[in-house]
Amino acid sequence: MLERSELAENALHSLHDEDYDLAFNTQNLNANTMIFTGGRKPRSLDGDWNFCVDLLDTGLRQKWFNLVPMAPEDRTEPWDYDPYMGETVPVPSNWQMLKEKWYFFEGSAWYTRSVDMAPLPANRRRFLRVGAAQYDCKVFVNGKFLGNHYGGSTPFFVELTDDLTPGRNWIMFCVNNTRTLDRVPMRNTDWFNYGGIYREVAIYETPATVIRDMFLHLDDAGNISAQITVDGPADSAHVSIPDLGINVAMELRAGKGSCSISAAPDLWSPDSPRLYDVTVTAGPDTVSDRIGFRRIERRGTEIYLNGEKLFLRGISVHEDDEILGKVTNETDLRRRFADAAALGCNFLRLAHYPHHERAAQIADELGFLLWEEIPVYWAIDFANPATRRDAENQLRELIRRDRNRASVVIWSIGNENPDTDARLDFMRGLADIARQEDPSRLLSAACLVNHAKLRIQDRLADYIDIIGLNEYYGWYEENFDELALIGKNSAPVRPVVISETGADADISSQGPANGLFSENYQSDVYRRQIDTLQTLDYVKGISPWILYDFRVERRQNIFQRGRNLKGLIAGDKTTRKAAFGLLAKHYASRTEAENCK
Ligand code: GCB
Repeated sequence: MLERSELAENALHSLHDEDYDLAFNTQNLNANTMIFTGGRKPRSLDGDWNFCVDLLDTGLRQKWFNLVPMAPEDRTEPWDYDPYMGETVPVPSNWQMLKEKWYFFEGSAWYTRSVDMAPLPANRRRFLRVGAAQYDCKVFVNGKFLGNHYGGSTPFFVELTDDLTPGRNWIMFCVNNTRTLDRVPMRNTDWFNYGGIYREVAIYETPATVIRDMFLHLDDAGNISAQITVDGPADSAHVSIPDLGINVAMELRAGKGSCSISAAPDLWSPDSPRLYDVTVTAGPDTVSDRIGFRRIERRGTEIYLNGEKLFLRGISVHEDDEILGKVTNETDLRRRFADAAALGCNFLRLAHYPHHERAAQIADELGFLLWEEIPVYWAIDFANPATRRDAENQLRELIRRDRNRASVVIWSIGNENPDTDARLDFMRGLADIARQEDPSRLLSAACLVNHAKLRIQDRLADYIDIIGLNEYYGWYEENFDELALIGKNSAPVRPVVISETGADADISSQGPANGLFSENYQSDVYRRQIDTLQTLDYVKGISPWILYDFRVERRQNIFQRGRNLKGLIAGDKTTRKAAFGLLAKHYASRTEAENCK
């Protein structure tokens, strides 16, 4: 008989071990391990990775990451999986989009690839960045567990300085998209539970001193406030903005520095999306970005951009594609903004989770205002400290990723959550964190209406700047008069943005001509919504639901067939429904009226 290894012994014991994953749920890859990547050169690890789905978590139980690459004929025991050969999938991708048999797969999946490295020069470091992995990702390098990240839509980093060796290395990810009670979102959503590594993966090499974070914004006094975080020896950091003649030094204490720079930049706005090249240097490390400066404020029920009253002509959008799933690319993103422009929008709600970071970079360049959001959606285990820690981390990661984007004017911390004490406490915590991380933006959340008393009533409204309101009069709620009544009965002291409204329309050959799910009906709902909302003077924006039809498990009637059909454009992202034209007309007349003022 062949002599069995320790791994084989472990494989036997692990059959009965239900705590097999505890050691790996460390969540040690989080907002604190991020580095700033602007201006750095990535070495892409996109492309084919070995792949296998693992419903029973056999890989974690048996420790597949400890298997040493070996030809099958040399092995002394049967392996249940060989991470080093076999089927491959492209990264980025969602496994649901690759094979029909994986369409509803929920569980763990393994990604493995080799990477050949040159020796690392002295005083250099290496970091791995994963753009997004849905939802829980465990990272192994050359058999060693390096960390775990929770949260399906924010990037995470793991330092590899001491773990990559010259020559061939193996990187493995175990990615799990199981919906559980403690996650954010929890088990029930109205979007598809895509799984996998669906944004870019790359290695960055840096000096020993690394700029982890930089944040520049216009402060209340009109100065540029700069905040830098450095990891490694450096006494000072330098900020340079050549087009403003700025080149200033700031002292670093315990790796942190901040300064206020007097400046008069051309202000960024949708009409004039001016961006400045910014470079930050600390010791041997340099990063850069293109940053716009602008001021967004709330006074009473008004929103002001650079001191001027603002109405948000918006549309909501998911990250979803018939073919690619949740993977996006430059063409897809640019088409999205082109469609929003054709609609006459100055604003997009990026629902219901952080979208790809390119979205905000393109919005900066094209001049769109954005609402960005974390998936604190519907039921969440608000009383669970682990859930709270996860949500707080997702919020910090989103803010740190995008807080240099002038286009982002609103952080949204939740969507349609029940007004309980636990939720209020949880959300207040999130609001505090958002303000701590970023004093230069407004906070919102999609709040609730009291349907008995017919008025906007949500205790969370006191802790945010803009009351987001999702209302479906004409669709889930039949009586339009009630919307007008809610309008009359409510006297919010903050601006209200109608963060959702709409109706499904099936424009395929199977779609009905009239009534629910018809294009006519959807148009009717839009007509009546527009008429009613126009009369509410505290409504300072709308972002109807939604730009494109999108995939979702819970919609299975004969028209929807696994899709939410509230798009103004069909799932092909090309065919416009009649309501698109209606909303475009409304936005055009609003813009004209504003221009005549
Ligand atoms: C909502 C949710 C959104 C859904 C939408 C709908 O209120 O916020 O995620 O997709 O309604 O279509 O029902």
